[in-house]
Amino acid sequence: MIAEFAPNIVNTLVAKKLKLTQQQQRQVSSNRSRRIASHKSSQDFDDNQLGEPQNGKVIGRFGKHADVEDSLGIVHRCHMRRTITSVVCGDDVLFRPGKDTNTAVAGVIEAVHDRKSVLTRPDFYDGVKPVAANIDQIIIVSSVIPTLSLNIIDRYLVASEDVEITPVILLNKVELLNEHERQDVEQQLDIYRKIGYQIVFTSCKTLSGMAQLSACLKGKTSVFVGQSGVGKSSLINALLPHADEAIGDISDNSGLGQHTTTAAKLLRFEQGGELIDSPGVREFALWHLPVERLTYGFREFRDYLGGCKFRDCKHGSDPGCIIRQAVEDGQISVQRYENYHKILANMDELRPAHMKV
Ligand SMILES: Nc1nc2c(ncn2[C@@H]2O[C@H](COP(=O)(O)OP(=O)(O)OP(=O)(O)O)[C@@H](O)[C@H]2O)c(=O)[nH]1
Ligand SMILES: [Mg+2]
Ligand SMILES: [Zn+2]
Repeated sequence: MIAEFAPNIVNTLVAKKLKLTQQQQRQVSSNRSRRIASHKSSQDFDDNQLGEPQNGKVIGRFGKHADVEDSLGIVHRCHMRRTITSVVCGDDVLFRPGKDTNTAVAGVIEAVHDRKSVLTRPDFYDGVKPVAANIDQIIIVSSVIPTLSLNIIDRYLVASEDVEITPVILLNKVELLNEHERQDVEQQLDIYRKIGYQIVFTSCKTLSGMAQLSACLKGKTSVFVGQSGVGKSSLINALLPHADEAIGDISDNSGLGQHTTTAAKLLRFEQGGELIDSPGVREFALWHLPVERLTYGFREFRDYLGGCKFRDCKHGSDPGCIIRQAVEDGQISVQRYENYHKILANMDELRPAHMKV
């Protein structure tokens, strides 16, 4: 009997299935994925195999796993509960270590504590993504080759100001400059000193500036950001020889690096302080920011905000623009003002069509 009826049942189902709207089909497929995921996760974590919950810090992040350091300095490779939306280097977490230490990924992160600060980066597909948490300062690493780009520094500064984490400008490979070039670079960077940013000059070859850098990092959690090849990992090795970070070659064609560092990592200094090297912050787009945040990110503009004749002033050729006036009066650097407009023009070009601000 059943065999006789079965084809009919199947037919009815097929006929019904054909009538599902696209929205219904999406719902069915999303329910199915959720059911499979929950089934999998209940198999993945056997609570009997997990120790007592304790606090730890995320010091490594790659793929579906995170390395969590406990209060004794022991590192536990962990999975994450499905309810956790994001875990990044620097996160303070509640985790349960695995009892079986022979398993490669033994523990489970149960919860992420509130973040004191979070550095984010816009992602083409996912919108804004966190890349490092609980940071005190962002070290913007630049190098003198291929050329010193103030526009890139300005973009990193805006991103730092947006997340309200103190930036420090670091210029590496300075041994490649002759006396005259050094003076020229000092002069260009003076703009930043005048508006209150700290500047550090370093060389991983001669180790000049390393003492100043160490002092700047002491007792704080910092993150290195900057283009590939500027020497972030080389600086870490100079500061922490046991870190043994991979160093990349510079491509002969572009003078840029080849994206050597691939996973985020938190390193500790003996004298106190932590440093995060992250591949996620080598490129910083700003298209996710509303224009007002970009303007706010130019810290020397802030005193003038609200003073323009028109409320929707674009600070270009608009009549009664007090920011342009400040540039003409020498209160704001021409270079910074021009970079502001370059970034503004670029933001619309780079923004993916599906991401509206
Ligand atoms: N001349 C000179 N070269 C340096 C200095 N610091 C680093 N380099 C070189 O720059 C190249 C790139 O260095 P990395 O430390 O791998 O650069 P990175 O910023 O970590 O690059 P990614 O991991 O790709 O983001 C290597 O060939 C280093 O030897 C320096 O102070 N002077
Ligand atoms: Mg690197
Ligand atoms: Zn204006």
